[in-house]
Amino acid sequence: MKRITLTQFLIEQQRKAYVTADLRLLIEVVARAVKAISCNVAKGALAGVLGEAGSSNVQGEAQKKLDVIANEILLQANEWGGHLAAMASEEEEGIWKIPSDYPKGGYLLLFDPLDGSSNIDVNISVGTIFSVLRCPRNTIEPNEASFLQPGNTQVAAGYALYGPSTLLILTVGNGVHGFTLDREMGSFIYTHVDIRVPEQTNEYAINSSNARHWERPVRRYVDELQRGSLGPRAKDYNMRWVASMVADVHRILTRGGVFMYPVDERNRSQGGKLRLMYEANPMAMLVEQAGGAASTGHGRILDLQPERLHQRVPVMLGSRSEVEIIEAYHREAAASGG
Ligand code: AHM
Ligand code: MG
Repeated sequence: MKRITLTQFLIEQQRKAYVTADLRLLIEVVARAVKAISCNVAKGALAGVLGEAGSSNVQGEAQKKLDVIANEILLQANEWGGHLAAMASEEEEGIWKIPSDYPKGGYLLLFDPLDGSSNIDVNISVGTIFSVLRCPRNTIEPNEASFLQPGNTQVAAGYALYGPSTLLILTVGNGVHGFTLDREMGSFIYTHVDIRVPEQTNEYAINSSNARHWERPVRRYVDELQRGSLGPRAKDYNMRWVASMVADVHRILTRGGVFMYPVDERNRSQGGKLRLMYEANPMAMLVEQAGGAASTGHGRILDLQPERLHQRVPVMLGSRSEVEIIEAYHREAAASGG
């Protein structure tokens, strides 16, 4: 079988005008950083990368050693190539400016370097999530405001899943495509062509230990699924929760279903748990490009106007018809006063 590499795939996307030469290079550099992160994740205890870093990030979360390593790999790989105006990371409070000795380009890169980091020490899948925006025209020195663009302006989004194999899942606005890392060759090979979210599903993903904190529409929706063949859905469902959004979303892209991290009593003051700009937006673009839907429960995630770099949002994404039911339950709850 003819093997198509990520490089060849991207050159063909460039010929069809889905990516510019600069965006193609940017994605190649992200892919190179992902390979380096994958090596570190795979070595685990042998490389001494497990455990706490002894520091915390801007969100007040304890950083794992691999959070710090993955963040440094991405920042260093991307700062010198000349295609970026600035970067932003879950692990950095402010934006990351391109050092003055390197040329600047027209794109902004945002990432969660190591998502699902509570899984690192137990050897369960983790990932990297990234989003690419255009730097607003005539920007001389990008600042935080340059990044505050709705997700519907993303020019590319993707994630790497460090599982039994390392996968890179990518959209440049022309469907969703997946590449598997061939470790011997050191290249990503095109293995998942035009991924579509299956519409029929019997799976859902939510951290049920938070059930007592959920709002009424989420409780109603999950309760109906849990009543299975005896309830209004007249069918039995399975629940899956990896606690790594990348792994959970990848399962949804493969087998359908719905992923929810709702706003609840504990995270209400922060707006939710997951971050809009480098978790929810890129995943929403991927899911929509694969024919699914992504909502806060009240509307499309990609239409939100961000107010802060590290803003959090409720996230409900996956098979379109399921997301529509969840939105309908939110509308009905709002109409009846909560
Ligand atoms: P992180 O970016 O700090 O790793 O947090 C995000 C992760 C998601 O990957 C996952 O869906 C969620 O947090 C799990 O949360 P919980 O531990 O509350 O189930
Ligand atoms: Mg994360």
